Formats: sequence, C-alpha cells, structure tokens
Amino acid sequence: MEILKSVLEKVIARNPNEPEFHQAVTEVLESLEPVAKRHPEWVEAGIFDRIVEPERQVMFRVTWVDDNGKVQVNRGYRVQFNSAIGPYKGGLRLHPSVNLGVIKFLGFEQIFKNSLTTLPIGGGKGGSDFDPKGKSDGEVMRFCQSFMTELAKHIGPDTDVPAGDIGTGAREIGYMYGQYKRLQNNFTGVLTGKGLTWGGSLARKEATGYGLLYFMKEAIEAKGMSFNGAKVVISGSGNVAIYATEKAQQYGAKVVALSDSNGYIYDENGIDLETVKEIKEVKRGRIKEYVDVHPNAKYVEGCRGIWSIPCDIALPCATQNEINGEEAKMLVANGCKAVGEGANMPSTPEAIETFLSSGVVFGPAKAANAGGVATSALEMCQNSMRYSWSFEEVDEKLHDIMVKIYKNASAAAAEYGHPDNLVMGANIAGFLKVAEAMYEQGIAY
Ligand code: NDP
Ligand code: 2IT
Repeated sequence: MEILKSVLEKVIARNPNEPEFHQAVTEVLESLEPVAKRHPEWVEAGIFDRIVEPERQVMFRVTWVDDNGKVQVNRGYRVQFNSAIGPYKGGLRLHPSVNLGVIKFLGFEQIFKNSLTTLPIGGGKGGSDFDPKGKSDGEVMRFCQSFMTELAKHIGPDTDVPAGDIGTGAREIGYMYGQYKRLQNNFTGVLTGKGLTWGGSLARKEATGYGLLYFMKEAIEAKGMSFNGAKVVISGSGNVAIYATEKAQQYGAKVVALSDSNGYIYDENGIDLETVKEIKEVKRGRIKEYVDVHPNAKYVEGCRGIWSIPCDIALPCATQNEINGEEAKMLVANGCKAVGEGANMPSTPEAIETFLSSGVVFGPAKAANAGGVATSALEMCQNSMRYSWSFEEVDEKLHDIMVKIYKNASAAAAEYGHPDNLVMGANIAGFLKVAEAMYEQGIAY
C-alpha cells in the first residue's frame, strides 16, 4: 500500500483496541490502492479519509428488569457509517461479544455491501452485548423495549432502517417494532425483517441463505463446477445457515455438517433440515439435539473442528474469524474447491490468502451475503408503495440482484488487473458508487 498507507495508519492510531475494525479497513484499503491511483481527485477530496470515519456513533445504556426482579444494564450501539447513497441500513446484533469495534467493522462492511446490491441504501450497524440465549420471552421483550426507547430517537424510514443479525430474529424485531410504534405513533417501515402480517416481505427470512447460493452458483459455474452432487459443509445453524442449507439441497448438494457455538453435527446421509428447523426455529434448542432424532449422525463438541471435514464447498455462516489460516489450509488439503462467506468476515486475512493462492473460488461476504440486505431494501420499497409482492416476485428480484453482484464484482476485478479476485472486485465495485456520490455531494457533507 502506498497512497492509502497513511489513511490506514490513522485509522489504527485513532481507533485503538478495535482489531476487527482494523481488519475490515485494511482489506478494503488494500483493494482500493489501484482506485486511488486512477482517481487522484478522490484522494484530494479526502474521500478515503472520510469513508473510514463513521458519520455518527451512538452508544447508550439499556436498563431492563429480569424475571427475578433484578435490574440489568447492557450497552446499546448504533453506528451510522455512511449515508451517501441512501438512509443508513444494517442489522442489529445481540451477542455478548458485541463491542464498539465489532459494530464498526460490521457497519463499515455494510457500506460496500449495500452499494453492491444496486439499491439506494447507506451503511450502518447496531446492537448490544445483551445475550438473548437462555432468556425468557418476557426478558427479551423488556430488553427490546428499553433498547428501542433510546434507538427510536436516532432512526426513521428515511434516516436509518435497522434489521436482524446474530441474536435478532423475528421475535426481537417484533418487540422493537411494537415499541417504536408506541413511541412515535406512526406505522412505518422503520425496521426490516418484520412479520408478514405487518409489513414484512416474503422471502426476507430465506434471502441471505438463498442469495449466498445464487451468488456461489454463478461463481462456481464460471469455473466449471456445480452444486449438484457436491459435498457441502456449512457452519452455524441460525437464519443464514438454515436457508443456505435449504437452497444447497434444492440444487442437489449434500450438506453433511452444521454447527453452533458449542459443537458440530456430521450426518453422512445429508442433513435432515426439517429436524434442524424444529430444533432451532421452534424450540430454540442446541444443534446437538439433532443426534437424538438421527442417531446415525455424530455430534462433536467444539465448533471449529467442522473445518476438518473433507468437502467440495464450504459455506461459513456463523460469525467473524471462524476460519483461520491453518483451518483454511486443512480445507484446501482435503479437497475444498470453493468457499462462500454467508457470515460477515468469517475468514481471517491468512485464510483468504490461502484460498486465493490455492485457486479456490472465493465469494467474499460483502458480495456473497448481500442478499439479506438487498431483500430488506425490497421490503422498504414495498412498504413505501404500501403493497406487497409474492414470494416468487421477491425471490426472482433477489436472484437477479445476486447474479448482477457477481458480474459487477467479477468485471471490476478484471478491470483493475486482478481477474478472479472477487475480494478486490467486490471492494472496488462497492466503493466506486459511494465515492462518486460523496464526491458529488461536496466536502461539507
Ligand atoms: P443467528 O443468530 O440466526 O445464528 C447465528 C449462528 O452462528 C448460530 O448457530 C450461532 O450459534 C453461531 N454463532 C454465533 N456467534 C458465534 C460465535 N462467536 N462462535 C461460534 N458460533 C457462533 O444469526 P444469522 O444466521 O442471522 O447470522 C449469521 C452470520 O451471518 C453473522 O455473521 C451475520 O452477521 C451474517 N449475516 C446475516 C444476515 C441476515 O440477514 N441475518 C445478512 C448478512 C450476513 P449459537 O446459537 O451457539 O450462538
Ligand atoms: O449483515 C447484514 O447484511 C445483515 N445483517 C442484514 C442487514 C439488513 O438490513 O437486512
């Protein structure tokens, strides 16, 4: 890195103790070096210095009372990173590992991902260190109401439109929406991932997982591979993993493993997804319960071992940095030919380097998992029209968007001299539109 080195140095110096944010920014700036060379006017206008600094960051206290009458205090976040091309848009993560650096890395990634969707949405992210696991519905509701009491001051259908992420699903979105409506006295598309009877979009639940498969199908078919008959390993067993499994199976793949943060299951006959949905979506149980129903399958304690399973295609769909360099080497040594990131930043830089240098078809998160937020933008569109499309209509638009993202990322990679490098292609293609918008809107913006 030459031109952008000082930008990165400043980010690291002024945002200490935020390793995930540094990691996300480093990757993007490395990709953008050839763009900076071609666009000195953007360097001059400080586009690169500005894009790494959130427009606004809100941190707040979230107080709620648990079932024992004890007062609990969590910390809430909303990072409104960039609104050059539309209202801030991005999910809310509820997980004990959440801190400012994690939300900033996610918000930063979201800028480029949202731009790639071709729809008019800026980048943002939020969440809390609240852990919904093991909490009663009443506790989750009281937390969500308290969280929204503050968040409501900062969002709006044309300002910032949050959605789900880890730990935030339909239940949490429902409680948050109810509280927003109570506070503002208006019924508006301020959140996405809403219930289907109150403004939610058909196919939003399936969108991230399905979109991942739509993207990866394009990417692997361009290299003469196919999902049909392929052995696939998918990490996680939440929203993204479940619907990635569903579409992979529809494409004729055999998904042999899924996981949660405690361990993984291996079923050589292929995962029975109905069992997984029952455990995860209905009972909110643990993935190890799968072997109670399918005693032929095995459960292994510890989630990282999942990458030791030989497979043709790996789809990490759990969390950041879940595949390190060693695990990537193991995947490649065992014959893995394609990796599609359903989660945000699931591969460490060393893992990405291993995949790219081994000729693995690598679908980076910003491009490969953009189907969720793209369908959120379609939900916003339907809310604005006060109308709703059928499942097939939304699914078809999602499919077209994912194919377009693949083509745009692939074309940008080639144009900037790195054919097949979809990491560079996605970062560059996502950046160009935002940079142009920022440039045209002037420096005071
Ligand atoms: P869910 O909460 O539905 O599921 C998360 C899954 O990942 C669970 O199986 C969970 O296991 C596992 N997991 C979470 N944290 C960890 C951890 N620290 N270590 C190991 N496993 C972990 O979330 P989603 O499926 O919605 O999200 C998964 C990933 O996809 C995230 O990276 C998210 O940012 C990304 N994403 C989600 C989109 C969406 O529309 N939902 C859109 C684009 C990206 P456990 O139950 O044990 O915690
Ligand atoms: O990481 C993501 O893109 C999401 N969690 C979805 C965001 C959204 O607004 O639908």
